[in-house]
Amino acid sequence: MTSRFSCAYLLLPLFTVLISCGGPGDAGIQPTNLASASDFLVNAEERLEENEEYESRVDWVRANFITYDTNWLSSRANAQTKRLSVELANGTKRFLEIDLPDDMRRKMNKLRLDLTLPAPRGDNAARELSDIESRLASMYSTGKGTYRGASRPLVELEDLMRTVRDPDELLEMWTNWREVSPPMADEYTRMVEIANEGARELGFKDLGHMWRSKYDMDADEFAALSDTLWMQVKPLYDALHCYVRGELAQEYGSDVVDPQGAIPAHLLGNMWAQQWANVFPIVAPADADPGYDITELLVGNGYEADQMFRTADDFFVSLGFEPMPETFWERSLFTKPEDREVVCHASAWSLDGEDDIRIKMCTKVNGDDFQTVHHEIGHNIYQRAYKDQSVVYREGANDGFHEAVGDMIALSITPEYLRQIGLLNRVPDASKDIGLLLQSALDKIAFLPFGLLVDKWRWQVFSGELTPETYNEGWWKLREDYQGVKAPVQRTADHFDPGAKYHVPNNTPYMRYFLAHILQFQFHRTACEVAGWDGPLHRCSIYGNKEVGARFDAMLQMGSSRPWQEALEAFTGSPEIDATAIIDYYAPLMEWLGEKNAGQQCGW
Ligand code: X8Z
Ligand code: ZN
Repeated sequence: MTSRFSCAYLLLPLFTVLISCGGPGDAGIQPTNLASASDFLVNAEERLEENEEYESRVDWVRANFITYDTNWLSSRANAQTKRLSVELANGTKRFLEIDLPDDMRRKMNKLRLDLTLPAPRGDNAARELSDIESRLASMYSTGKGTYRGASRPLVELEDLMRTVRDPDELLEMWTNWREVSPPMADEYTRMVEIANEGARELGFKDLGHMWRSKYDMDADEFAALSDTLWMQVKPLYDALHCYVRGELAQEYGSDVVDPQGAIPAHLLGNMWAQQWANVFPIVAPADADPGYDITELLVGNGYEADQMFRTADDFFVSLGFEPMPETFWERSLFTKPEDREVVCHASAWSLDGEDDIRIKMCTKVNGDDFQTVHHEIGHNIYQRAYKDQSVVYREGANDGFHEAVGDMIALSITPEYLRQIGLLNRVPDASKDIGLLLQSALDKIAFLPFGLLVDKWRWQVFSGELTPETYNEGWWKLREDYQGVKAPVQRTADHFDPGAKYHVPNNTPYMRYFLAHILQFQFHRTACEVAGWDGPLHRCSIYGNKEVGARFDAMLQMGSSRPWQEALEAFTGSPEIDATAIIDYYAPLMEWLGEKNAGQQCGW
C-alpha cells in the first residue's frame, strides 16, 4: 500500500510553521535539526501506515478464525509491528532536546507513547512478548465455563447470568468461568517483566507510568485527576450500593447478602459485577417501573442482530453522518458462528484507515447488547471521522473519548425515541422517571468504581507493589475497597481472577471506560443544550438533530491532533473534564435514594 501522504504535502506546512513564527521561542530551531526531525517523521508515518493495514488484516482473520496457524501468523505480524514501533519510539529520543514546532513535538510524543506493551530492543524480546500476548488472548477467547454441569462459551454464560436468579447456579457459572485464568498467571508475570523493561528503555519508571503519560498532562496529575473524578461521583455510587444491597438482602436473605457488608459478586446480573441493570426487576420500585424492557421490545418486534446494527446506524445517519458503507454489512461478523472459535468480545475495526470499517461481535438480542451495538458503531464513526489525519493522530482525543461516542448516542435511547422508531407504543409519564433513572444508574453509576480499579490493579502490578503471590489478593482488595463487592467463595493466590476479564489477558487499558462514563454525560449535556432541550437530561434525545451532529463531527475529525482538552472545548466550550453532568443527570435519583436509605447503615 502506498502512503496517502507525500513528502511535499507534509513538509510544506512544517516549514511554513518555521518561517511564520519567528518569535524568541523559535530561535533554537536549527534548520538541519528540523529537516532531520521532519525526515524522521515522514518516514515513520509511511512505515506505520504500510504496516498497520497488513497487521489489521492478519489480526482480523485470526479474531474470526482462531487456530494454531492464525495465532502463529498474528503473533508474527504483531512482533513485526512491535519492532517497528520500538525502533520509532527509541528513535524519537535523539530529538528530545531539540526545539521543535508544536505539531512535530506532538508527533514525536505520540510515537514514543504508541505501544501498549513495548518490548526492549534486541532480537528476541518483541517475538517473545508477542507470543505471550497471543497465547493469553487465545486462552481467554477459547475458554469455557459450565452451567448445570454442561460446558458453555462465555457469551452463553453472560446471557444466562442476566436472568438466572438461583444463587447456586450463579455461583457455578461464576467460579467455573474463573478456571480459565490460573493457567495465564505465569505468562502474565513474564509479560509484565518484558514490557516493564521496554517502558524503562523509553524513559518511563514502569509500564503504568507510561500508560498514565498518554493524557496530555503529567502522569501523576492524571492519576490525581482520576481520583478527583471518583470522589465527585462516589456519594452517588455509595447511595446506589446501599439501596441495591438492601433489596438483594431481601431477595436472597441476610445469610446470602450481609446487609452491612460487601455484595457477593455473583448476584449482580453480570459476570464481573460491573454493570447491574439486569437486577432491575429485583430492585425496581413498584410505583416507578417504566413498564417496558428493552430486551422484550426487541424480541417482541422480531429484531435480530442485523436490525440492531441498522437501528444504531440510522441514529448516526439522522445526525448527518454517512451511513456505514456496503462493505461494513458484507464483512462484519454480527453473530457467533457455530463451526469455529472466534473472539466474541465486541470490537470495531478500521482495516485500511479509510472506509473498510467493520464490527465483530457475538450479538444477542437483548438490552445489554443493544447498548453495545451503539457503542461499537460509535467507534467506527470516530475512525471514519479522523481518517484524513496523519496515521499517528488516527485515534481518539484520548482513549476515553473513543469509548464515549457510541455511549453518548445511546443516552438518547429514551422512551420517546423508542416510540418514534416504532418499538414502544406509549411513553411512560413523569411518575416513572425514578424507575428510568434507576435502571440507567444500575449500569452507568455501578460501573464507575470497576472502571477505575482495573487499571489501579495494573498500575500496582507494573510498579511491583503487587507481586505474583499477591496479584489475586490485591485484586480483591480493590474490588472490595472501591466497589464494595466481594468474592462469593474463598479465593487464593493460585487463582488469577483478573485474567477472567477480557481486558487483562488482552492488555486493553481500562481507565478509558472510567473516563468515558464521565465524558459521555458531558457530551450529552452539551448536545442537549445545542438541541435547545430544556427538560430533564434523561428524557433528552438528540435523534435527528443535524446541528448537534455537525458539531460533534467537528470534534471527532480532530482525532488526537490536538490535546484532548482542546477537543473537549471545541464541543462543550470547556477544556475541563468534570463529573457535574453525570451528577446533574442523576440528581432526582440521588434525592430518592437518600430517602430510601434513610436510617440504613450504608457502607461496607
Ligand atoms: O469492552 C468494552 C466494549 C469494547 S471497547 C464492548 N466495554 C467494556 C467492557 O465490556 O468491560 C464497554 C463497556 C466496558
Ligand atoms: Zn469500546
